[in-house]
This record gives sequence, structure tokens and C-alpha cells, in this order.
Amino acid sequence: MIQGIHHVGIAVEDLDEAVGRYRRTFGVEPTHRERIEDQGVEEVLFDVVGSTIQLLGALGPETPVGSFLAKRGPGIHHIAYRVRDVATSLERLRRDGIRLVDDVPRAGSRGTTIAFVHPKDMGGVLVELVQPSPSTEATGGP
Ligand code: CMX
Ligand code: CO
Repeated sequence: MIQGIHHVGIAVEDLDEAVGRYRRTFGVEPTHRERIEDQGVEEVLFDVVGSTIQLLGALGPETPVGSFLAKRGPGIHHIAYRVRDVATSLERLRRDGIRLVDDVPRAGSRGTTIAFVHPKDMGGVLVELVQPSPSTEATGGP
């Protein structure tokens, strides 16, 4: 089912401060910034060789990342695996009795199709499944 690590999501208190730190520390430049209203986040992406780091700022306290920051503080929020087909993957997980956050695939940033799997059945790790948009699939990009 897993074709690679699409990205790692990292919850940050201050997006601009975190972007500056990544620039200075690793000499990398952000490749994308987007507000994703239905996820309650603003993301900044850094493409690193073969994968992507997704810095996540919360759009409010009552959002998944806002509540994560309040309870745990900044840190790794989720891991996103690349899959060929999110709907098929969800069907298989559901058959295996794995708790899902998203019962059906939804739209992610940059034309991706995504779904979240509940951390309670994933050893305490929030998992995102990502199907790249057809236009970036050829290049392997996110
Ligand atoms: N990683 C691991 N465990 C997590 C977690 C995370 N990111 N977020 C919550 N949990 C755990 C909590 O620690 C808690 O465990 P305990 O019961 O042992 O205390 C349990 O899950 C319930 O946590 P909660 O704070 O009550 O949070 P909710 O149940 O309200 O929400 C979740 C949890 C996973 C359903 C919610 O965060 C969600 O819907 N996530 C998917 C969407 C998302 O994260 N969007 C932002 C990223 C968008 C993107 O990547 O594009
Ligand atoms: Co993500």
C-alpha cells in the first residue's frame, strides 16, 4: 500500500519564525505556502530530496493542530504516506477494523487527495494517506 513517505507534518507555534529557522539551519527555501481552511491550518512546504517537510501553523485553538499544540506543544504532528489510490487504501483499512478519521477521501493542498487514519489504531501516530495529483505524479513531486 505504501509507496513512499510523501511528507512529515510538524506543528509549530509561529509559522514565520519556524520558516526562518529552517532557512537558516538547513539552507532550504520554502516551495509553497497555503491556508487550508477546512483543515484549520496554514502550511509551508520545504521540498527535501525525495520527500517534503510540511510546517503547520494553526488557524485557531479549536483546530486539530491548535489542540495538539495546546496539549503537547510543538513537534511532529503526522506522517503522510504516498499511496496509489486513497479510496482503495481506506477500504482495505476499514475491512481490517482500523479506525479512520476520514471515511472518504478529501481534497488536500496542491491538487492531492488525502485521508487521515486515527492515531489510536496506529500506535499513537496520526497517519495521512496522500494520492498525488495526476500532474505531479509523473515527476514524483508532492
Ligand atoms: N498524533 C498522535 N496522537 C494524537 C494526535 C496526533 N497528531 N492528535 C491527537 N492525538 C491523540 C491525543 O493524544 C488523544 O489521546 P489520549 O486519548 O490518549 O489523550 C487522542 O488522540 C484524542 O485527541 P484529542 O486531543 O481529543 O483530539 P481529537 O480527538 O479532537 O482529534 C484527531 C484527534 C486525530 C481526530 C484530529 O487531530 C484530526 O481530525 N486530525 C486529522 C486532520 C488534521 O490533523 N489536519 C491538520 C493537518 C492537515 C494537513 O496535513 O494537510
Ligand atoms: Co499533511
